[in-house]
Amino acid sequence: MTEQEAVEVNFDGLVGPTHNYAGLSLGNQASQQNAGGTSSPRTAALQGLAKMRRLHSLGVAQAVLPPPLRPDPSVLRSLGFDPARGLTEVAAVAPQLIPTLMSASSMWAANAATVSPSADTADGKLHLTPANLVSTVHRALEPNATHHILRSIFASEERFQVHRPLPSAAAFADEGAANHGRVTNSHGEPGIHVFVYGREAHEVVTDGYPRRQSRLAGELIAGSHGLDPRRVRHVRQSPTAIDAGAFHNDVVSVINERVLFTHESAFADPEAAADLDARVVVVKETEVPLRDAISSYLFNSQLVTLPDGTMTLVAPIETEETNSTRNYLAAAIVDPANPIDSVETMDLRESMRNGGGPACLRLRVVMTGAERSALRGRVMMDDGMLDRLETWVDTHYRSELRAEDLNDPALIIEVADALRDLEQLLDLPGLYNLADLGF
Ligand code: SUG
Repeated sequence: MTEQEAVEVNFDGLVGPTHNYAGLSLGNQASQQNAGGTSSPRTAALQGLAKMRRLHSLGVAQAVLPPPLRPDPSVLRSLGFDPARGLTEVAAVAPQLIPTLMSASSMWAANAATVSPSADTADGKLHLTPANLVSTVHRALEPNATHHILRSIFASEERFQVHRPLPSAAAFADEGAANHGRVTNSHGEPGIHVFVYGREAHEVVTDGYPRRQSRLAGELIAGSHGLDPRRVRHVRQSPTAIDAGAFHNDVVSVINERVLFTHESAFADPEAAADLDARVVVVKETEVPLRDAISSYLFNSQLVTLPDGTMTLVAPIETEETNSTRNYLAAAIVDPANPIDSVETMDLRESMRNGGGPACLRLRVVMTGAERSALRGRVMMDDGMLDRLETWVDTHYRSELRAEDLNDPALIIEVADALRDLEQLLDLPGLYNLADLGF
């Protein structure tokens, strides 16, 4: 790859050691249905690493985003608790907050930020805005730590602009790249940015599931990234899709380069994609019912271009276990009119039980060679680093975690030990503020 040549780098969220099922996300059916279940942080993290290894072996540039510290000392302090006392004061005053404070939800890196490649921005820098995630309480605690992690990695001010998250108010509700796509001939060329929203800034929706994204958020981000307004679209998500459980647009559609792969119920206006100059593949309700699309996460697959120019769909194993999606994909790969050339299925059940499929776990960042060289830390994956991360998970992660374990003082010590080692492994010294937790 030359200095100028841009490729899509998939930054996957490394699953944190507190991955659990707390049922925190209204409107996310998997999260609700698995509330109170026993999780396996170790299996979850290994499943995520196996996906990264598969992508890397297919020749797709793969990177990692480290998890934030849990509990977050600055969040504890802002709630009036002394971080050095761990969860002791929380347990006495507001024990119901413990799952919220210990959530590993930042693993779904598609919600970490909205990203604009340097080919599209007025100042020629790569722009990132961490999502404020105000629509759910546990996720609203992520943005400051995400901002710090992104600043630590995308540290070069000459190449990157990491913005502050939008203010934490419903009018600015932002869920990041999960509601954003980019249509382009090839990743390195300028693209058309598609911002998908669920409601207007001040619209009050009293029935149905929460609309997590405001139109205003997309407008503000497009402006601050210096995108050409002629190359920006704001498209409304269909309320039907949201109320059926598509809490993010990436549950019902995915864009890769020129291809938009979408369910017919994804957008409020069926003609929404008409002026995108995209190759639109619409899956009809008669082929895959919306219910099956949401339970199998067919559209939450990663659609990626391989080095040989073919497109593969990295799909969750649930698409093989659902009749309509299995039949659809079997027909798609032999249909010359369908751009999906092959399918790679992955077992990501631990994440899927919280409503996070392959596409939720990754943040796409189109980067030139020079930008990639400017990244801080050893975040780009190769087989050696993936081996080391697997060993790290085996060393530090529990194989089982129940709701009551979240308040086990030993868990915080394990998290601190794990993250102290991770800083070294990724060569990001000082990433975590362990001293504030008394370590
Ligand atoms: O925000 N689940 C996440 C899943 C995010 C999926 N991301 C994308 N579609 N891009 C959410 O609802 C569940 C946590 C719990 O219930 O313990 C959770 O946060």
